[in-house]
Amino acid sequence: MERQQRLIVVANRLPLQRVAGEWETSPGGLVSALAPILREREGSWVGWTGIAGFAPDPFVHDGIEQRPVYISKPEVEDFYLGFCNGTLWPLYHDAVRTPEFHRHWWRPYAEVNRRFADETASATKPGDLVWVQDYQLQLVPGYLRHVRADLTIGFFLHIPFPPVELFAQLPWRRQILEGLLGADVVAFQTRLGKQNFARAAIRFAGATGNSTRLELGGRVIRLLAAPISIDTRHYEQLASEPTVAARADALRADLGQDRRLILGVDRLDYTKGIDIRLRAFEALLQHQPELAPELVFVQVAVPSREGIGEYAQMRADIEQLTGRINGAFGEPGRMPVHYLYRSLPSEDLVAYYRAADIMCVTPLRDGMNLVAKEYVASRPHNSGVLVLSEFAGAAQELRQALLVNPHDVDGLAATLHRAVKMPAEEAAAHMAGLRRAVRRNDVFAWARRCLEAMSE
Ligand code: ADQ
Repeated sequence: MERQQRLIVVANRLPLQRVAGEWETSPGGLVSALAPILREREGSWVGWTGIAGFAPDPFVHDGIEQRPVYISKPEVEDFYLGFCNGTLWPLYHDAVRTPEFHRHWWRPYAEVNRRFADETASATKPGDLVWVQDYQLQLVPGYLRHVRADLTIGFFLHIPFPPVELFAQLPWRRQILEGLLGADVVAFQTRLGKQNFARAAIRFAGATGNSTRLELGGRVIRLLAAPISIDTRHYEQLASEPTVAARADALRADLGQDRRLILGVDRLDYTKGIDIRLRAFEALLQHQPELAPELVFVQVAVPSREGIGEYAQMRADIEQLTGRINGAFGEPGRMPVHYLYRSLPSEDLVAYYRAADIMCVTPLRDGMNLVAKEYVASRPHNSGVLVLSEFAGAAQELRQALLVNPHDVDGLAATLHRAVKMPAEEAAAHMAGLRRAVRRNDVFAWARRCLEAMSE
């Protein structure tokens, strides 16, 4: 039998975090899907430790070789906070915030990408399969192809690829495209991402072909749409644990047994539409004040990219909005909005999912959105209503959600009202369909699909 290709995963972060001076495996679907494959294929993971200026020699953790890449403190500023999160992140999310273009951010982006490519080249043996992840590393496939023509290279973009009219603004658009086109397979969350990329590659990089197959310099580059997912079984099992059920019951009791619980869970990011969602809830209470005692909105926001001004502003706006709604509609001991600005252990998160009657996922643009899928997997009795932005990649699979335009405050308020009033049988029929969708495509199926496409 032919030996399987070794697999090298290249991602901005190693699948580890440093806790009290020791390495621990980071939680998350991507890591749980790839770890067994990497162990089986004697693979390595190339990435940053998350600590500026700290890159120990390669070491083995949990059966997987870890290859740290050095990133200095100024590079964290210019490469990570700057070009990745001040230029690419807003540009790729429909420019919902104005992207900043600075040459002094671009140069460190290129340099750090080259360092990742060099580390990857030394981690690989002839003929290995290299799988590069996400927008921080778009130049890696091109650099790597240049020095190691023997490798098979795949790339997966976790965020949207923007429409060509927006991508055209990027002063380094040709270099980014050439970087990505160094891969054999470039994969996206949705068909739209794939189409946008193909158009840009044809227009700005001289590629020929269509949205499934491009050619450049005598090479073929295949494009794939593969929606990422979650470890569905893990969420189903966790949601059914007696301790999690008890925690969910306690939350309901604390928040008011007789009230319907509307939940939002996001990284605190301006793409997630948290402010508009709160405004829609406010509009609902203004139109129908009699609902105020019956409803409670819990927003859980994980701190994120706090070093960037836009994020601090966003946080201040949300806190002000929360205060305004509670000031107008609250009663002592009965506030309509509860706002938690912190990360939660996964048992607590799933207890919230289990407790929530309505889940509100309303990003202005999102590559996929795993929270929507996690909620669905955490509904053991098929109850609950998912309100989902049509601009989340997840909306392509979760067709039985209540789909909304997240920019439309009144439309969103009306949809929230519909969710509150939805008869239990109708909600259960929708939820059963949603649960089938997240069972059909879990993160393991996603990884298999991508790896098969790269091995063809
Ligand atoms: P994110 O933008 O981070 O991911 P998302 O897909 O929703 O967005 O994943 C967030 C993760 O953080 C979820 O697994 C969720 O459980 C967790 N989380 C959120 N709030 C939390 C809290 N308070 N405490 C603990 N955990 C919390 C990017 C893209 C997405 C894409 C993913 C994967 O922007 O579109 O779905 O990558 O490809």
